[in-house]
Amino acid sequence: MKTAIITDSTAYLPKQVRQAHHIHMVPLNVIFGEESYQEEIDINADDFYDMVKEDGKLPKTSQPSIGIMTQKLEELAQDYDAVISIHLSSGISGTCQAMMTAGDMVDDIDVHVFDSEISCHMQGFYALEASDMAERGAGPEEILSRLKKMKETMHAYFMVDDLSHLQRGGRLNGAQAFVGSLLQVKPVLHFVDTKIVPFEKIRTRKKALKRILSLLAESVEEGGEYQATLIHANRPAEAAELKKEIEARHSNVEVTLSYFGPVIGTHLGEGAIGLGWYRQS
Ligand code: MYR
Repeated sequence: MKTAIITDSTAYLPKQVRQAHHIHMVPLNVIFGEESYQEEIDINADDFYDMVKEDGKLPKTSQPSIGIMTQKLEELAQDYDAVISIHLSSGISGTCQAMMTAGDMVDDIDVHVFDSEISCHMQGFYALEASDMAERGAGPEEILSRLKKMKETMHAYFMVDDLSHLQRGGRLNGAQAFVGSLLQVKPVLHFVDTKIVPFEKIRTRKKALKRILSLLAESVEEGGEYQATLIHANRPAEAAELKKEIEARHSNVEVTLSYFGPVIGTHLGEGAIGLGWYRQS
């Protein structure tokens, strides 16, 4: 049984990483006015943040087209028996549903859609693990069971500079408590049951970042080895500093630096920072 791994662009796995691990990618789109760009193909994170500043226009996003998905599945059906397709949370995008529809439309390949219930490099962690297992000859059931196990220890918390992006895109749930004070708070956010909800209401960026680091500490001080990822929206220096701080404090945590690319950056805005982790062993 040969199993291929697909993820979507919001895992923000660099091309050379995808190639080294044989991970296939379907892109989501970011739309400026009449112009639609496939992220990680036509537009990268640096260009995106420049365009937002220069244009002053507010972009929109869309899930990959069914056509792109069926094309990818037909291509993979030539060489593989099955596909595990790992996507951003079904509570924030229709991508999982679209891949299920595409899977029904293509014969000769068995398509399993895995809802990461999260996004960004945490989704990438699932894709990397799945591809390593597939390379070693594991079949879909074994891989899916490992991904479900990983989910039990997967955590992510993040903060944004300006909540209005999330609110405008309709991706913020349970934030009634913030109405009227949207611009004054820097809440720590997280995912619950596939959706983004506030975790704690915090007033300053510094305190929100400190709180996120303390949540990591609570988790990793239980023991074990952890993979973590520090994700930023055009704040590379700040993210690198935080990575150093985590590594100095926790010898059992390996930290990867990652970024919020165009699609997720549209909904979080520049300046967002996230931290995700899971227990590896
Ligand atoms: C679409 O148009 O289908 C894509 C919608 C993407 C919504 C993104 C919402 C923000 C996700 C934040 C993830 C933070 C992880 C630390």
